[in-house]
Parts: sequence; C-alpha cells; structure tokens
Amino acid sequence: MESTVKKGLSRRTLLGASAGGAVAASAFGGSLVMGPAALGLGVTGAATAMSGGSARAAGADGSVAPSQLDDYYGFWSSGQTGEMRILGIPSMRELMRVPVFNRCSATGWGQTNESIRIHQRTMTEKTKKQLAANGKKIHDNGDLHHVHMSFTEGKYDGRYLFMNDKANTRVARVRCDVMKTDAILEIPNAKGIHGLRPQKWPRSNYVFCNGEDEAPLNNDGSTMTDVSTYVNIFTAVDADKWEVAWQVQVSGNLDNCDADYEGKWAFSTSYNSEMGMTLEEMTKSEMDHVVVFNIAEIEKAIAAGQYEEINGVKVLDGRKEAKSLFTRYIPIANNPHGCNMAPDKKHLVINGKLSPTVTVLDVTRFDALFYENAEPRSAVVAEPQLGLGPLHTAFDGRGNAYTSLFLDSQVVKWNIDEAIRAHAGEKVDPIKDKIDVHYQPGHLKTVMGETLDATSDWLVCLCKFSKDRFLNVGPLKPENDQLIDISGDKMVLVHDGPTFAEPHDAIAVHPSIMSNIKSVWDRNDPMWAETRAQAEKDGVNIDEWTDEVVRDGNKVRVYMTSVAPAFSVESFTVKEGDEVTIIVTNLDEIDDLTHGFTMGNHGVAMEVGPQQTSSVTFVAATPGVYWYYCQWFCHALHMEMRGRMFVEPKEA
Ligand code: RUQ
Ligand code: CUA
Ligand code: CA
Repeated sequence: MESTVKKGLSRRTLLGASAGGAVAASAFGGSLVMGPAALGLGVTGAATAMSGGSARAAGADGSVAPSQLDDYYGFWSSGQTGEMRILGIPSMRELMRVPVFNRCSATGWGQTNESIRIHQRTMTEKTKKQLAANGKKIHDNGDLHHVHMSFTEGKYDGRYLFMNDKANTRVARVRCDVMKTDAILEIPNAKGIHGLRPQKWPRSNYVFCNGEDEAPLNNDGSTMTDVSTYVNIFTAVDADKWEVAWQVQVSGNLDNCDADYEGKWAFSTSYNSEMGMTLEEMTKSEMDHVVVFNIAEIEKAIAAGQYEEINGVKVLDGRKEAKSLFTRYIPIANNPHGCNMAPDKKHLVINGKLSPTVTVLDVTRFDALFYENAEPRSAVVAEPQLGLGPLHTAFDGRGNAYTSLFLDSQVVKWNIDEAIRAHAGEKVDPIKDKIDVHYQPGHLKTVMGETLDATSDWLVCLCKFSKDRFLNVGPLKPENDQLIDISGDKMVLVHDGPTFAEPHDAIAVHPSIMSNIKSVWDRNDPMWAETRAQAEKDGVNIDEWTDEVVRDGNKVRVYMTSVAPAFSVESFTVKEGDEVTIIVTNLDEIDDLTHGFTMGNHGVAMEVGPQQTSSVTFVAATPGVYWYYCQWFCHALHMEMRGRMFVEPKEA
C-alpha cells in the first residue's frame, strides 16, 4: 500500500481537476435559485457532481449511483446521541460522524488529552466540583439539537458549525476544515441551552443561545422553591473568541431563536410566559410571546458599562417590568415553537404548535415596536391557518414556505406573499400543496433555505417516528428522515432515511462553500499545541520519527510515530500504577491513511489521522504483558501493527 500519490491529492481530485475546473467558475451564481426542474436536468456524471452547478447528480428519485458524489453536504444534529453527522443529499448516505459532546469509542473523543482540554477549557468551578464528586473529568453526554453554519453577509461561509447541548448547558464549535470540534463553552447563569442561531449580518460575530429552563440567577441553594426568583437568560457568544459576550435576562422561557439579515435583531419564541412549573401552568394562557432583542441597544449598554457582572458575565435586565430598550415582547398564540427568518430578508415565521396557525412578522416594522405606546402586534402581517401542530418552517428560492405539521404528519407548502394578501382581505388561498410524511415531523430543511442562497431543490423532513416504515428492530425504532423533491409545483416524496437517535435538525450546504476541507492534517495544527509544548520540554521533536520514553517521577511519556504498517516503538516498560501518556504522530501523509492506537485491557483507544498527533493518558494496570495495536485498518499488514507494554510490579 505504499502510495505514490502526493500529499493532498487524491485520485478523484486528480481526475476531477481538468473536468471540473471550467464549470467551477460559474459554479455558484444565480443559477442555484432556479432549481433543477427549471434547468430541465437530471444529469449524472462525476464532472457534473463535482462542478458545483445546480444540476443533479441524482436520478429523479434522488438516488446517486455508486462512486457518484452527492450534490450537497447535509449537517445533521443527533439529539441525545450528542454528535454531529454529515450526510450526502440527495442520497442520504451517512458520510461521517463528528463526536462533539459524546464519548466516541472509535476516535477517542472525550478520552484523548486533546479532546479533554477542549472540554475543560471553559468549565465552571461548579461543574468541576460536580464532576469530581462523580469521579469524572468531563460530561460525556449531550443533547445536540441545532447545527448551524457561520455566515458572512447572509450566506454560509464554510468556517464553522455551531451547536447546542441542552443537557449540560453548553455550546460547541466544529471547524469545517478538519470537521473536528475545536471549542466547547459551558454557559454560566443560563439553564438548558436550546435554540441556537448564528448572527447572519454582517457576519457571525455572535452565536445566539436560548436558555430554556428557569432557575434562580444565583443557583446556590439559598432559594429553590420560590419561583418568583427564577429567571431565564438569553446569551450572545462571541463566535471568534468562544466566550460569552453578554447576556439578557428575560421574562418567560426561551425555546427557538433566529436572527435577521440586517444584524439588527435576534428573536426567540417562549412557550412559558406563564413561568409555570407544571404542564397545566405552562399552557394556561391564551397567549405567549416572541422576544425581540435590540442588538444595537444591548451593545450600547454593554459598552457604557450599564451591566451587572454575574459569575464573570455581563448581564442586562430585559424583563418586561424593567421597561428597557433591550427587548420587546410580541404576543403570539399560546406555546409557539419554531422561529424561522425567511430569505426575503423581511419575514419571520413563528410556528404555532398548539395553534393551527403560523404568525408572519415583518421585521422591518420592529423599529416601531420601540416607539412609545407602540401596538405590540403591529408587525404581524399574516396568520395563515395551515393544519395541526405547526413546528418549523423552511423556505425555497421562490417565495414559498414549507411548514411541518406534527399532529397531522404532513408538510404544507404555502406562499408567503399570498398569505399576507389573504390577511389583508384578498380572496386568495396561500396553501399550495400538502404531503403526508411518516410520521410526526419536527424540523425540515431546504437546501441553504436559512440563507440568501435558498434553493428550490430538495426538502429534508425529519420525522420523529418511523413505526411501520422499516423492518422491525425491536421496541426502539429509528427515526425517519424523508427526502422530498420540491423542484416542481407538487412535492414528491422520494426517499425514506432511517437514522439513529435523534436527528433533530439539519442544514444542507453546497460543496462550493466547503472548499477549505482538508484531507491531511497540517503539522502545526493548534489541536495538539499543548501536546507539542510538552514534547518540546521533553526535548522530543514530534515532527520526525520518534522512539522516546521519558520518565518524570511516576509519569511516563511514550513518544512514537506510525508509518504503515508499524509503530516506531515495538515495546516499552512501565511500573504498575504509573501514569502513562502515549503520544502518537502519524507520519503518513496521504489521503485516507488513518491509524489508531488501542491499549489492550485499559479501555483506551484513539484515532490518529494522516499527519495528526494524538495523545492519551491512563494508569498502568496490574503487572503483565499488554498488547497495543492499530485499530484503524491501514495496510495489508494492519494486524501486525502492534507492540507490547510490559508492566512491572511496583517496587516495595
Ligand atoms: S426544537 S422539533 Cu429542539 Cu429544534 Cu423543534
Ligand atoms: Cu495502522 Cu492499522
Ligand atoms: Ca404557554
């Protein structure tokens, strides 16, 4: 398997270089919004798939032939699994899993020193204590609902993916160049980060994060049952520094959020304006609300020092009774859910959930909400009745919206402009089409529909239940991500995609945006900067062939390199109870040549990608011989890629 292919060049890029080049220039212009039907295309072929035009690689049914590439990247959340997934659209083939909040057996995420450092960097003292009490270093579970890409001027820019962990009140950032998590942030003061959206304009300086659960601001046990002391917190994370920029205290809880295309507003739905603790209390009112956050007023107050510092974070009071300029509360039918900004830059759709309607707000009227005696619902321009249980809405490039109806198990296609005209009294039916989905849809996504590049190509509908759609696999069933062709007037269901718990949300992104994806790590990657610093202290150069065992008290650091099919270290000796750190640098520098390191009977395993350095620390167990091996199939002699750790008895 000695390869003659040079670093960074795969067979496919070599082949595609000439064919794709010419078309790539025109790859990503206005043609994208036309959709493939308008172009009359159903072409297959590598050049087409690679070129980045809106021509479909797929057949009419969305199928993609073996060796053909998909038209789009799909970035999926995984709910309670805690990872991010990459799927191809339209084939719905799973391409990769990116561990984020979860512990991953294959890659060692959550166990390698590099990943633990990322986890611990922003951990609060309180969490450290909690973890220590449980004998743990990190929380290795998560509830990852929402994945969104960074924006520049209303369009995806291929830098980062941002995501939330509702379970442990965290947010994370994944680097798009290597598709690895590079930052996790535990958010103080807030509880249960749910809705998450990046700022769209002028770029994603902030990631907006909704705190869903109410708790006392100083949650130290001094007050617990007095609900009047509970607050909810809206957080803006500095997307570059990955720290909290500011927080705003609000009335009622926060569910989903979004931002506008002018950088003026963020908005959040609240299903618990009642501040109720039981189901009955949370659904008691006729109306809940949408909170509108005034970014300029908030930034002004922060700059002027008009905040309170709580647990190291700048907090403003935007509750109703504070009558500040930071927020406005728009009354919406009880228990709204999804919050979706349309690519027309003007309309925000709030999904009814308990109400059969969605509420369309004109964000260009939000300035007027801040005038004295403003009518709080003056920005409402339509309230079409769509069906039962509207949860989320997606948009195409032709002014249409697609809303999931959880209770009806349907997707409804409706026209925004016609809904507004109907609301104004015109006799027009905005509903264009309805289609059955299987079953109970939550989020649904068009290709780049949350950006100014919205297309009218495919719609992915994430159904919470699959029931009878697949072979029975026991009481726990997969979810069902369905693919719907929206290029014509009628929606056409073309594919069922079973997925493991719980693809909560997804986005679809054109490959031309992902042009900075690497196939081989850069040796100077910051991911292992601390590991490199330690090696330098030990006088070891990890960029070259190394075979070095450094003893430092009862700490032993074993530096080795991997070149298929061998580790540079065939064996090493430690003592029982030693704290052993294994540092492996993969010197192979060709595509797809990942090695791994597994230490037998120690619960230790990790991935070492081409040109990557990974390290892991463990305590050597009882005396004896332990084999370590490469667990990533890398070579005809992969099985032989192994070595021994000799653990000697402790000296008495
Ligand atoms: S919310 S199914 Cu967690 Cu995205 Cu609506
Ligand atoms: Cu190296 Cu398998
Ligand atoms: Ca309510």
